[in-house]
Parts: sequence; structure tokens; C-alpha cells
Amino acid sequence: MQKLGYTLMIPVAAAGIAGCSGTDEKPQRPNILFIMTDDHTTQAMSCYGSSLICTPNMDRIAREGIRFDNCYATNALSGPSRACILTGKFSHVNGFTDNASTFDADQQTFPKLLRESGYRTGIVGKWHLISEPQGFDFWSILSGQEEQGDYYDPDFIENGKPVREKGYVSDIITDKAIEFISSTSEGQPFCLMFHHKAPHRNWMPAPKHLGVFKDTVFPEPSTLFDDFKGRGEASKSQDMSIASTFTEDWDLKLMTREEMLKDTTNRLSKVYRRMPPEVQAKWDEVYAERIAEYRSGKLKGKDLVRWKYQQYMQDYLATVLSVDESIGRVMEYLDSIGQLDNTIIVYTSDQGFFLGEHGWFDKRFMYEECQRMPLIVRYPEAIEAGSTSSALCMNVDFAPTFLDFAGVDIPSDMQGVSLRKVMENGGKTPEDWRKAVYYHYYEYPAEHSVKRHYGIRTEDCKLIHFYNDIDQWEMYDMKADPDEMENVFDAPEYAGKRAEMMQLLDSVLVEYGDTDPSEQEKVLYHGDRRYTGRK
Ligand code: SGN
Ligand code: CA
Repeated sequence: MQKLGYTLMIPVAAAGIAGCSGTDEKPQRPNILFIMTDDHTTQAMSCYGSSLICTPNMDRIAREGIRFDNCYATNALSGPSRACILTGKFSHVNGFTDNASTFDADQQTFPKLLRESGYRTGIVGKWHLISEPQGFDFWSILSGQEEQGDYYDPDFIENGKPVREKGYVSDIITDKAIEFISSTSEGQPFCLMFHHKAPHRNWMPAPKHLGVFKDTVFPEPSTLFDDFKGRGEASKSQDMSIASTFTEDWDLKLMTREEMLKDTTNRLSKVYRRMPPEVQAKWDEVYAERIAEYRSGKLKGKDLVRWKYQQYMQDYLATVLSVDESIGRVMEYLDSIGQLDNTIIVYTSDQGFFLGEHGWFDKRFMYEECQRMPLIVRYPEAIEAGSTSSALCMNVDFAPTFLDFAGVDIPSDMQGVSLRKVMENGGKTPEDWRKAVYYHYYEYPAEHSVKRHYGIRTEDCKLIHFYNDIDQWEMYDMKADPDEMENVFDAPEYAGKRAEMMQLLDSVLVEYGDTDPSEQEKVLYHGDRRYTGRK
């Protein structure tokens, strides 16, 4: 396929490119390949300096494009983050505040706007927004397990019809992505939301990656045994610790074949039974050693926590390998059809994740490991290879960015800001850029017991207010204390900074229209899938 000159400054209409010549030739608009995983975090990407794993294909995107070091989720949970990305609006505006919400799919989204302007749009993989996708020419979304989907032989709903696929979820979603791209007519730009399930809990590796890290000893985070001294109630009362929340079956996979076949109602047993016999055989072999070690009774106290952390890393990181390989496959395919450099390739995750920091797994908190999202983008037409950016970005910025690159007007009610200027300027933060990113988490009381909170993060400081059945403030000096171990909210030497941050928070709340965020009667919680008012 011939690539035509893409003019950065002039918005253009979609145009056929086959056989184009002469003066009315219109440059083709870029394709948008939005790759998003579920719960992948920067600590597990070598381009962000990880010492846990090597991710060569992700690294290639960063090396040939830009790496954002300060991109943040506005509500670090799957459904809410996805709704923010689609709409360019915060949770309190798009209405999807927690994972039990139902997305109002009638509202404006960036894929709808791109489609109206001539793009072919698609989504494959995790959707997690309950209502049927709108604005896509093709959709094939995971179903089952409340829309989390399965790692083996996953079920999908494809353009409204149920389909059961055979194989490993990352491979199947990749096949669907390639099929979507290859079925797009020459000359029509596409926007594909390519959403992996991996590395979401319960971290089941692909057959070829089972046991790959069996003999690896992973470095432990320095805060694995955090005692939460100097922090408030919210850190202490969560239920997401490797030491005590991790389950023997679902998380650690400590069940023999015989046990799984006998206990047919067990969740691990159910997903095990989705695997073909040869994969079950490999699974049995790999996990037998782990089961024997655990049942020897020798692991106690801190050694047991350390051991659980190692098993967690073995499984989580093995699922990341399947994602990295998937990216390699799709990039190779784009190259083979001459569309690699004409495609804005974005890699991100719905939020970050704790890999043992503070002794935790999962996310939800407005702490760095999970508030921060990976964001790397390759588009050589506009982005200088090897750029990095420390500009404060949010997931609500993605929608306006894509519209901007596609030459579509950005609706004034979108709350995010296009990152195009940052990308085109080698990652430099523009002078008039925002001073803080906003965060608001609502899913409480619920799984993992993370209290409701909201706050802001600036370049050097973070302010958080936990509310609902608690009223506690936390403030962290991000330069002196990047691991967020010392709450300085009441420290006299930070009084000036605290006043400055409180004032900035007030103005951010007004700017984004989330006034009175802790007034409980105004905050929706959809624990039983309908508005229940005060909890
Ligand atoms: C499941 C997981 C949780 C996880 C949520 C939300 N439990 O409920 O650990 O926090 O998903 O994740 S599990 O027992 O089913 O594995 S999210 O990424 O979709 O928001
Ligand atoms: Ca997620």
C-alpha cells in the first residue's frame, strides 16, 4: 500500500488512496491502534526501567516514539477508566463511577465521532461496560465472569451474537485485531480499540509460557513489609494484601488435578476445565512443584509472604509476555501492509497495579503504582523517536488527542486536553499546561475494601481526602518520598505547601465540576447495579 504525505497542520477528510494522483489528491489520515491491557503496570515494562521483565515490543514503541512518565488514571478501576477514555470526561460526568455501573452508551464517545468522520471503527477484547457497544463497525467483546472473560477458550459477543473461541485469550484477541485491520478497505483510515484481558487476576499464563519463570527469583519491592506507620486508616483497612487476601486456589493455584476434578464448583476448577487435555497436562506438571513446596509446611511468616510474592510474579509476568508478543505480531502485520508508519500506535493499561509494593496486589488507591498508567505512543510522522515526557496527563486526554490527530473538532464538553502538542514538541510540557491531575475513586464498600477518596497530584506533591465512613487527609512529598510512606498533611514544616495544595484542589474541583465530592448523598454507588443513594 502506498503511503501519502500526511499534513500535520491541516485537518483533512478521509480519502481513498488507491491510484491517487494529481492535484485533488488528499493525504490519508492516520490509523489509530489503541492497545490497552488490563492491570499492566509500568513496574513490569522494561522501557520504564523494570528489573522484573523484558518487554521488547513495548520497548520498541517507546524507543521509536514517546514515553509518558506522568500519565494518570482518574479512577483506577477498569470500567470507570474505560468510560473516561471513551468519553474524555470524568466519572462523575460520564456516570460510570464504579464497576457495577452500566455505561450510558447513548452518550458521545470518540469512536462515534471518528466513525461519523469516515473512520472504520472496531473494538476487540475487554469492554466491561455492561451495555452494548455503540459507535463501532465491528465489535467482539469478552463475555462471562461479569465481562472479565476467560483466559482459556473465552466466550465473546461479536456484533451482538455469542461466540465461543478455542485457544488462549491474548492470541484470540490478536487474531481478531489483525482480521479487523486486514478487512478494512484500502484508503479508509481505521481506529481499533485492541483491549487485552491479560494481565488481570487470576493471572493464567498461555500454554507456551506456563512455568517460564519457575527458576527466576524476582527482586522484592522495598515496601513489601510495610507496616503503614505514618499513614491513615484507609491503608490499614484495605483487603488486598499478598499476605492475607491472596487465596490458595484462585490466586496461588494450589489445587491438584484430582482436587479440581472433584470440586466442580470451585472457580479455579471451572477455568481449569476450559483447557484442552494437553494444556491441563502441562499445567499439572508446572503447578505440582508449587503445591508440593507449599504443602511441605516449611514456609512460615515472612518467608511465606516472600514465597507468595514470587509465585504471584511468576504468573503475572508470564501473562505479560503474551501481551508483548501480541504487540510484536500486530506491528509486524502493519509493516507487511505498509501501514506501520501511518498508524498512531498507543500502548496503555486501564490503570497501574501493585506488584507487592506496600505488601499489596490490585489497584484502586490514588498511590503511584496504580494511579499511574503506562503510556507509550509511536507515530513517526509527528513524534520524534526516543522522546520522553513528564507532562501531567490523564486518561480523559486520550479522546481529544485522537480527534485532534484525525482532524475532527474536539467537542467543548470533553474535559481532557489533546496531547498532540506535547507529542509534536518532543515531549516538552507546554507553558500553559495544567498544574495538577484529578482523581476520584467511588467503589466502597466493595471487594478489596478501599475507601472512597479524591485528590490531586502535582509535579511534586499529592493530596488525598478519604471520605464516606472516614474523614482523613493524606499528603505526600513526591520528591522526598516517592514510595508514599510518610503522610505529611499535619507536619508543621509542610503547612505552606498544604495550604497551597488545598487551594489548588478547590480550583480543580470547580474546573471539573466535581464540587462537594465527599457529600455522600450526591455520590452514586452502584453496588447492586442501581442507584442506592447513601451507603
Ligand atoms: C475482579 C477481581 C478483583 C478486581 C476486580 C476489578 N476479583 O473482581 O481482584 O479488583 O475484578 O478489576 S476476582 O476474584 O474475580 O479475580 S478491574 O480491573 O476489572 O477493575
Ligand atoms: Ca483493570
